[in-house]
Amino acid sequence: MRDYEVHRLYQSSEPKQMLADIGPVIEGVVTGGAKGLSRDIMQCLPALKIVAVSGIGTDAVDLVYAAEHNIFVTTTPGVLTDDVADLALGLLISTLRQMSEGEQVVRAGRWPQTNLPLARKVSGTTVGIIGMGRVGQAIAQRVAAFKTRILYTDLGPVAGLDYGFVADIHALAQEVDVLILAASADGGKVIIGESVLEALGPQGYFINVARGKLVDENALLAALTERRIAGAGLDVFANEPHVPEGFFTLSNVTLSPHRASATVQTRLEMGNIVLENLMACFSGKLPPHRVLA
Ligand code: 8YV
Repeated sequence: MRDYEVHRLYQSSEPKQMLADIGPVIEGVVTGGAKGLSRDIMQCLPALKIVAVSGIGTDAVDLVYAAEHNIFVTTTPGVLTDDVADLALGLLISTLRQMSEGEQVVRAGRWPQTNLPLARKVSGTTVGIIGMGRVGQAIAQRVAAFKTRILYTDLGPVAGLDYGFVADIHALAQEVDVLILAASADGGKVIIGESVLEALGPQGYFINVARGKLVDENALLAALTERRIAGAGLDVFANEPHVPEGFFTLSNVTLSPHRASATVQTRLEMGNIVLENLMACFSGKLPPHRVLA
């Protein structure tokens, strides 16, 4: 890059050595939402001024350390909302309509021999959204076109929305056919565990475009395997890029490798916002999309 000397830690075969060699002169870090920046790495970067996240999640950045050391943390809000909501819809339709399974049948030349079970109708379902921020609302707008009933939960009712607010996540799971997770993971704790899956029940589907760490993945895998829930569409996992192998053989899941914002158009917009934030920081201004004061 013209304006910066760039070191690519993710490409290094000796990341520890690289940090020891160049850590003291690094002033800015660009990272993804899922990868973030740990305290361990930040401690090797005494000159760090800014962590520019190319994404909206800051759950993997040590915000406490950043605040203590006056390090800006910035994100790329707004520009990926549509993509994430689009993918949530894609996962929903793919999972309920068994599109992955259908594709495998065609690709393997098994069409005439295979009787796929009938799928689940999407239109007319009741959809529950966990997290009614930008992404949750964009998902709601899209699923509304499918003549669905939309319910949601969040810290409280969101002003100006007509969808039904359900304070208790178990009550929400019990009421809906499809539960979509679109919540921030900044709180860090698991919100989809055994009891929520139980409430969702054998006719219920789970879609996750938020973070894998919000889900008890073992409980989810068990519920899917034992058909205690009907299916799941997952773009995110607890320990990416590692996905528990148990998921691979399940026909009732759609798996996606954290691609919700991975379009050329959106990644370009995200990149531009990252550059805007860096440029502000290094010209002595406040980065426009900072999450810490
Ligand atoms: C990106 C994300 O895939 O925005 C986020 O927090 O997790 C995703 O949009 C990630 O930031 C990689 O750049």
